[in-house]
Amino acid sequence: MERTLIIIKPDAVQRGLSGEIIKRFEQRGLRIVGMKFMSVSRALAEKHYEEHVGKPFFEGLVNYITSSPVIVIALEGTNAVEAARATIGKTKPFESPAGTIRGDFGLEVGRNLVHGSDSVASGEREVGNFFTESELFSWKRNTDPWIFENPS
Ligand code: ABT
Ligand code: MG
Repeated sequence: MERTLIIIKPDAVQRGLSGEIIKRFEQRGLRIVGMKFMSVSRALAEKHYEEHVGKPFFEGLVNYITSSPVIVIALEGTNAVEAARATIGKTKPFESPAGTIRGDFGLEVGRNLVHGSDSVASGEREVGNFFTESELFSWKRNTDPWIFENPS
């Protein structure tokens, strides 16, 4: 099933919003297959944001994500990537509609609370960057048939 990487970023953890954010993905129906509390090293941050190397905001991006611990979550579900991005909101929090995480809790691009992979390929790559195979779980929930028409 499709996978996406979620990062509850330093600002969200510091503001005590971790539970609220996890709740929104859970209630959407996405299945947690990996989750951990960690510090992001500069090397890992640079790898995660490699598409932005050389851009003017790159240094600030790496400083932000490495500034304080984060919670990383691997989520699984049908259309997990797009569903999670819709739950998160737009890149610019001030343009995000109310009801999205960024629209309800954020204002600025550089304090956007949460990351979600932007394509199926990115989801695979990013989950692999943050989790080892033994940290990811293949499991089924008793509720899966009530959320997925074809659970797997
Ligand atoms: P991330 O989940 O952090 O990847 O955010 P999102 O996918 O919504 O936004 P993208 B386009 O991937 O940007 C990554 C981070 O870079 C910051 N940024 C981006 C700027 O500050 N200025 C810009 O012009 C652009 C394009 C915002 C994103 N996040 N943070 N933090
Ligand atoms: Mg992005």
